[in-house]
Amino acid sequence: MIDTFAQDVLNGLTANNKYLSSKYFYDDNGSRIFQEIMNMPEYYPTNAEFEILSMQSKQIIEALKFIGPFNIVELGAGDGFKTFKLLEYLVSNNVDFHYIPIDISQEAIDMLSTRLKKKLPSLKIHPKVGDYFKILKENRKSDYPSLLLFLGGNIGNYKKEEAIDLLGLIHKNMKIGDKLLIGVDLKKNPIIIHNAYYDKHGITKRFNLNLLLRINRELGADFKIDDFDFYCHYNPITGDVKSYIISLTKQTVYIKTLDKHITFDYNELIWTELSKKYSPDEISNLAKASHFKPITNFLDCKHYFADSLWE
Ligand code: AVJ
Repeated sequence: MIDTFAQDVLNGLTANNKYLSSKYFYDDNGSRIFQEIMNMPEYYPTNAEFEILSMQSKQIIEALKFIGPFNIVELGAGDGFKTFKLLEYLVSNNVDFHYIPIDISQEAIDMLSTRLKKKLPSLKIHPKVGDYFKILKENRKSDYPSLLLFLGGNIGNYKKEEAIDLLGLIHKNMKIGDKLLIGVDLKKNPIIIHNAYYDKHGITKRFNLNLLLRINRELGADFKIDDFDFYCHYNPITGDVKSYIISLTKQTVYIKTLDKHITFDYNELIWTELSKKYSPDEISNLAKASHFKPITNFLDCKHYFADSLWE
């Protein structure tokens, strides 16, 4: 039996235009490299969203118009660094709420819970590991309204139709009165975006090439990393950042688990990631297309990033 990773790698590398999904970037090494990306000064989304949640927690909570206790359900809580500002605001104002962080990584959730219990001892936290939709379905039965958090701009990794499908699924698992706060990266001066993804330190390159190392390790392949490079390109009209791995020679790679030889032409590309940027109008359209009603956008002072509130 071959697992989904193996199957997806096979599909992607035998396609006419080769591709691999960015969701496979995040093995332990990849997650560490992503932390490095978030710490680069050029990678503005981290600071922008941190600023929004640091400066505008009060406005965000007021816009919910919740009366009485509520839940905050976070999809993909990760290390919870940004959410901390929101939680801190609520705890210090004695607001009655339960925090339900969800992640697929047990390790990430354990670290998050330990840190939060130390820093905010009175926080009511119910960490969950597993499938978002199963947990959302459970939460739908709660007597209290919920604020769902989908932060960090992960929605940018999805093409338009995929994003609408995913958001529609989230919508289906919410009840009337629930709200969604979703992080969306905004269109801006293309040079700023270019520098955030085509970084001069080569960290994003390492992040992409790590996917080949992962295939070597998990599927017994023999990719020679030095024979591949990285390229990415921002199209300010469509808002798409597209990332690619380039084969620097004509070469053949063997993948043992798949018992498959893959040939690469000189300069052949593997498409690895889409990081889509939106205008405020496009955010509203995305909300409506997935059955939400946009309420308001919370922006950082440079207008680089939006936390958009929908119901
Ligand atoms: C985690 C999907 C928000 O697209 O900006 C960072 C991942 N890729 N640099 C993004 C990423 C290259 C990131 N997201």
